[in-house]
Amino acid sequence: MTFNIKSWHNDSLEKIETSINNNLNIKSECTTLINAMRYSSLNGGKRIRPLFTIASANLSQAKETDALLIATAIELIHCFSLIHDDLPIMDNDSLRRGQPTNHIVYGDAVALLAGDALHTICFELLSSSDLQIPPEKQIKIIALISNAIGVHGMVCGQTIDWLSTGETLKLQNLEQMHKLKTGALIRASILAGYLSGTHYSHQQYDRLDNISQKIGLLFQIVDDIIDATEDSQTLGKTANKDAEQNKSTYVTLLGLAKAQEYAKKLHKESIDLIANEINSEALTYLANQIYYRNN
Ligand code: GRG
Repeated sequence: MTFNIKSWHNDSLEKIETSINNNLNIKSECTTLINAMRYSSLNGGKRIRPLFTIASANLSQAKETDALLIATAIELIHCFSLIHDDLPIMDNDSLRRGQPTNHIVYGDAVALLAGDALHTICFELLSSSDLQIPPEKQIKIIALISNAIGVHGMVCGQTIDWLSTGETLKLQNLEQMHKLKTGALIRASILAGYLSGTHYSHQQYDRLDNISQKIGLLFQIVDDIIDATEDSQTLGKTANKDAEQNKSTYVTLLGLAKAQEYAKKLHKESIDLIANEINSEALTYLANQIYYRNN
């Protein structure tokens, strides 16, 4: 039987949506809080991180339910970061995934709290007994993800981004910032999925680590390119925001043509490395999705 990648994509997307919906179907006194959490989590994201988790879980033959739970936790963290990123005190954006941002609908305070609550749900899911993997693996996955989003990852990257707005960064510093802000969670998405399976080797983990770092960087370069070349309707968020806010990007530092060349090189390197792995069609497909996307 041949692997149909389009069916895999649609099928996985449907499972991710259902899982997010079920896990946010929470009985609570705080109806407004739950509504705000659902508003920014069930609103049509590309779900690239959870798809990566499911794809890499295929490599180590993880149980589908385990991969899906980890994938859901990671997407909820991502949704949390988007709510906080859009707040007036951060990027101050009013459009996300083609709709008004969380604070526009619910106000700054509830948006902040909805983000906080999505953050904790991630760890409720990851530590739950529904995850049927050995406890030492479960702890490893929790450590990997906390490491990726905190002071060694996303929050640090966001802080550097914030503090350097208006300055021209050196390319090396820009790369480091994006490695932390965007790359770390993408890396964790790929590695956590792989860790959840039983057919695991340290060598393959290291190879995937290398691939995931290239993919994280590729994601960000393409993000900078489309921010400068696509309109707000296509992007589903405010276009040309980086230039307006006087932020250094791959496009402002290298120029559009060189940034495109860099993305092309990283894409090829990623695809070539993924091709060496067995059962990796879905990873190749997702690397292509990242490279060829326009939103
Ligand atoms: C989450 C611990 C934690 C802290 C918050 C605000 C913040 C600290 C970090 C911001 C990180 C951030 C928003 C990075 C940008 C990443 C990025 C390019 C997002 C867009 O991702 P896509 O294209 O979006 O996958 P969709 O809408 O498809 O999900």
